[in-house]
Amino acid sequence: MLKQSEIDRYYMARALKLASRGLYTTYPNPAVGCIFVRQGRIIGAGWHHKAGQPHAEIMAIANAGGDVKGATAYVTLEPCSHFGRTPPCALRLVHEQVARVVVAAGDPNPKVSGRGIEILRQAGIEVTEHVLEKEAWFLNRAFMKSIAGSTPFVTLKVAMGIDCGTALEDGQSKWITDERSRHDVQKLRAQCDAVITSLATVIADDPRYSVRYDELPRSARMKVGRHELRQPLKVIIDSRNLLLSAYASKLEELKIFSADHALLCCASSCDDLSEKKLNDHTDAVFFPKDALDKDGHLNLNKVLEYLGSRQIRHVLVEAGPRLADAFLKQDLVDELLIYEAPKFLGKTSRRVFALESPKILDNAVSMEVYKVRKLSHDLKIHLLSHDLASKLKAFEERK
Ligand code: AOF
Ligand code: ZN
Repeated sequence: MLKQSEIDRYYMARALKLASRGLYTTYPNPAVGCIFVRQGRIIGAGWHHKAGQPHAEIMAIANAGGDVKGATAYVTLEPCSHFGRTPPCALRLVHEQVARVVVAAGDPNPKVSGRGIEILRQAGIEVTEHVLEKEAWFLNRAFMKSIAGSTPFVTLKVAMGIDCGTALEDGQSKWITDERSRHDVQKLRAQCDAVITSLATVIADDPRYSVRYDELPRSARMKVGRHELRQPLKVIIDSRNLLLSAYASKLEELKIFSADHALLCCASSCDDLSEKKLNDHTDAVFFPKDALDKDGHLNLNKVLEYLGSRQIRHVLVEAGPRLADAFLKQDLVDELLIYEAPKFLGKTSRRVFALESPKILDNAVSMEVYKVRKLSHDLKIHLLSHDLASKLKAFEERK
């Protein structure tokens, strides 16, 4: 005989699988799944597809033919309590007379934040919380961080050989990692709202940083249609405003400016932030002088706050060592993904990072290992900031 807690984890794992189907399409909403179980049988299942469309609970009620009376609802996120684009799910669950609701993670949206659970309990519905909370929180980590704060979740991604070279001396870097790794990056980009890079990388490599449907792994193509794919906003850090002066002609030539929306982050000598439309898909934002450090570099936290104000939830940093180092040094990286190929690029190769060495080891920038996986020939090393790792540990300890 299985214990109730094991049964709860089983159905929640299935609800989480359903939730993940929305990962490419629900922005700015989280990806949520819901399953109704009555007398040991799944009677309805659903997931949130797109903002403005019904939430997971409502999809699952419809899938159950409208009758979920007396059932247990497994929901990966606390049911909402507010009128947003759609009415509150918590009230609907009460109205449908469900017997019990099992919730994985709370919804940190200030409009919800515990009120969904409260509505259910006040109506006499039994609520069990924190079932697979860590997994549910991690699935929506970008939503979870950004809805409750002012900055997006930051993923830094790098590709390197086994001796930490990221390009040969002359800049050759195509390709260090194999196709499987590059397709994995496509999947990551397809889930992000913005890619941040530096002017130096854009000039040196002329990257597109776009998502190509045909290069997505099959697992991703099963969850998103060709025409549903979102292209991340391309954010270019140009603290010296070179793309508006010396390199102005490049705005027409560089691939990154050719089709998708791009945002140039520039500096101004004024006290206020200003914005300017450069053409129908490229904008520039001029950060005030207090957003520059003593060397004239843009304060990256200010850039993140600005992106947060534009409802960007998840940014992917794809850049050379200088920008990558700056994000690391300023403690702005939530997770670091390293794609490591089993190749030696040699001692004259360009380093993937070039941080100053600390005087003592205790002061070294450090992170925690989350997962290490072998993709075809390469390793995918997934590291987390200490903050994020301890948050996850706290979820584990609550179990
Ligand atoms: C749920 N179930 O499946 C999702 C929820 O504008 P709306 O009406 O779509 O509401 C968006 C907010 O609802 C979102 O910010 C988050 O707090 C919550 N998402 N809630 O009960 C769902 N996707
Ligand atoms: Zn809802």
